[in-house]
Amino acid sequence: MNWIKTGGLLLVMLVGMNVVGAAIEKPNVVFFLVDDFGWGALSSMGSDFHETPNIDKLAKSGMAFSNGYAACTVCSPSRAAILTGCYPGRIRLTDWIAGHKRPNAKLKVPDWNMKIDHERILLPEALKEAGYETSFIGKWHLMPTRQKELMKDHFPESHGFDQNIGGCEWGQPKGRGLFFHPFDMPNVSSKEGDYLTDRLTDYAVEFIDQQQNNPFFLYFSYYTVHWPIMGKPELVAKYKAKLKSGKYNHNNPEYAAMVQSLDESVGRVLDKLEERELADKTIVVFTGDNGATGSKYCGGLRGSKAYSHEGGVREPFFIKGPGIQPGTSDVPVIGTDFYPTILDLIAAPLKPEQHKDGVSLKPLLLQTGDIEERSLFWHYPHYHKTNPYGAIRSGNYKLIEFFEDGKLELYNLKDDLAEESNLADAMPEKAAELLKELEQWRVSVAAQLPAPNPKHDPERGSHGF
Ligand SMILES: [Ca+2]
Repeated sequence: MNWIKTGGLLLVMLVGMNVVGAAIEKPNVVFFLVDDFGWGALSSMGSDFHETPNIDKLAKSGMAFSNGYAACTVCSPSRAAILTGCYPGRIRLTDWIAGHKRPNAKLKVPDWNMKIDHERILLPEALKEAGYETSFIGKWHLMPTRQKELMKDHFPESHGFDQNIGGCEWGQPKGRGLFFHPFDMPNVSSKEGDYLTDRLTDYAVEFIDQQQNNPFFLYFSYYTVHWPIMGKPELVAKYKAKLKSGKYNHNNPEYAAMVQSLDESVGRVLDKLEERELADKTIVVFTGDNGATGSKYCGGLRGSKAYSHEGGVREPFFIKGPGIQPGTSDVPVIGTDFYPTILDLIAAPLKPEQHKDGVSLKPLLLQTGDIEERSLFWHYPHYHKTNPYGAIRSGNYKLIEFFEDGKLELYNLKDDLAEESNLADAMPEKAAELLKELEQWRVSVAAQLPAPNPKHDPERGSHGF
């Protein structure tokens, strides 16, 4: 063994051990994923009506990415991207489950995947390999509906979670009391008057309390603030009274109450980490799966959930943890990045064959360097509030291609964050350059495209209603 090899081996040993020879304690990971959370729904991001002191404090205590994106404008694909580290186009899980039916639309949407294939090693599975206890709490929405045989193999327990509280095929609460008891969801007990966000938080706190020796991964995937909009009566009353006291940029007391319950939930989990002296040993992530329903909660961005513009995909995107100094970053980042970032932060080996579309953000988080410049991509060959589209962000530019007619929209997000001025005609070369890159990317991930629909009925419009 030569000197270099010996030195390398010694270095590996030193990295993995502390001075007394014990393995370095791996940090815990708490991941808060909020459903349909707009870019402007937090106090610190522009809402003068909502009250979110706990989340705002979390944002300030870590790295806040101002160009943080969800990988899709609707739920299931965005969630799959976080867990797989792959773009929805690559894993062919491109729409919310079970998706809309548009039999007479101009385009026939591709036959897409309504589950995550078991061959993939998901983030919780990679963390289990690294010795973590894993808990899933809340909304799953990553399994087929109505196919009982197939469904049973796709609950969170079949995808790397030791515990599943509330996860099933639902994309929103569907119990008899919806956000109130009875919840009718897996492994969630409740009593009269219980509120779903609070009850799920009880389980999250209990999970943290139960942990002894192993590091843990708590994936808290809120049902809130998705429809139905239902707040706790005492909080709704508070915001109704507040509304009478002045003029605000948001004005829905039920919604504000839901947001406060979310904030209190985050606060309770963070308090529990403090109480157990784990706060400095835990990585905490906070983000959303797609934009809010309604652009008023999207912080002045154009569009909202299910639209192709920024309001559909730009999200709060905060990461705090050991070694991460408070700060902000305007580097564009996306949901596929969490998987390699978390592995890198806990000093576990990356799995580049798995999280193919993610990049570790560790250099940005520790402020030790930059990540390689890259473009980000979206692929939504489906009908929703938008027509089927693909999009690319490269530097400050974003190009959207609509598949029905090839229409292009080009925006310079640095000067025009609200996407009001389409530059496609004024800058044809830039548009062509980005379109080419987008097309090449689609080929590289074998993304499925919609096809002309023989059953198209123009009388019903392009959406086929
Ligand atoms: Ca959602």
